[in-house]
Amino acid sequence: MVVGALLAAVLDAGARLAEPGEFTRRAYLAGKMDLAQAEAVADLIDAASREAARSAMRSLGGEFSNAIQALVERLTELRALTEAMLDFPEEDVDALHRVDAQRRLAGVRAALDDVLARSRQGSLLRSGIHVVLAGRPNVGKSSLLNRLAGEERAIVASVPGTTRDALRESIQIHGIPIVLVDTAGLRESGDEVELLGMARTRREVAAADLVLVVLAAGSLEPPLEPTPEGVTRIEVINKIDLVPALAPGRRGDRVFVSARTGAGMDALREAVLDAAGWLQAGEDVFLARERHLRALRTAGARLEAAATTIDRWEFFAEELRLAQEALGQITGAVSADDLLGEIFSRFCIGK
Ligand SMILES: Nc1nc2c(ncn2[C@@H]2O[C@H](COP(=O)(O)OP(=O)(O)O)[C@@H](O)[C@H]2O)c(=O)[nH]1
Ligand SMILES: [Mg+2]
Repeated sequence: MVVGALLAAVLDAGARLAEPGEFTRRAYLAGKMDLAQAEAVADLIDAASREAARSAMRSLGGEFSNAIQALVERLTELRALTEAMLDFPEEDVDALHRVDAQRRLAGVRAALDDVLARSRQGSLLRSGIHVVLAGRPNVGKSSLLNRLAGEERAIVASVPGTTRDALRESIQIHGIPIVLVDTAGLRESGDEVELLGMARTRREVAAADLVLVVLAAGSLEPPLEPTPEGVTRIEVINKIDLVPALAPGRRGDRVFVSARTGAGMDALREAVLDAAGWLQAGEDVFLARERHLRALRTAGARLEAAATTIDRWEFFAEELRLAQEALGQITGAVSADDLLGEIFSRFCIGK
């Protein structure tokens, strides 16, 4: 009440409430931070895991921006060389410069690939990995969810068709956020509610980053429906406690586990991270947004095109310019002046 009254008095006296993100926006407009850093402020606030928070802190400190800036600088140098050749074609610089340009371009491309790989890793930290448990009824999907979540979240029963609605559970594996989805088992029969649940299962599977196709050891009845094309999957053989000959662990793209005893669960966790593309690079990932990934991919495509135009310098220069422009979108900067300054500082054009 006191705080409310105070706020009302201050507003009456002419103050106004700050808009969302206003302070960060001002910092950006005042040149105190670039766009990627401003985004990192929001990412830090939204971080869903310790890893994500750490990565956001590093971006806020400028680590991501610096990596982009380093790429931009290398591109600027290469552009400066190329522009000089275009301006003075009569000077005998081409043979030497072709080799030099090729070498520099290869260097920039490798560096860009590295930033892209680290950004892709980081984007997993941002959005979380969508993992869907699918399979026939009674194979132990809900039991696996409870095991992975470390709590009794889903109802487990020996009656097939217990799970009727998709159940979502946010967990972490080694600090990586995972959204785990338990689904209604697919089978031929079932009442109306269960059929609706199965329709939901199909939608979840289609939208998954990774599907855990659960089978029960002993029966190994294949799943009723194949996973759709393009969806990454792991086969999880559950209930190995019922078949003494089966050891827990990972063999090929199959993981043998027992939700009842917990055997093989660590192997399953590792398999999930591997299949989702997590390389355990650990510290050095960038908490990239989709916008950043798109810009990096565009820059990569431009550099690839540049490599094929290395003898047609006008085209080469244009591809480099476009690549640089794409990177500039990440930090919110890139002006023609950068390039001019670079040219004049490196070449005694006026003599
Ligand atoms: N022996 C054994 N039984 C299990 C295991 N996992 C689940 N079950 C049992 O299998 C039945 C179905 O489990 P549930 O998780 O509901 O399967 P769902 O229908 O696929 O979700 C229950 O009676 C569980 O107790 C396991 O690893 N070993
Ligand atoms: Mg279930």
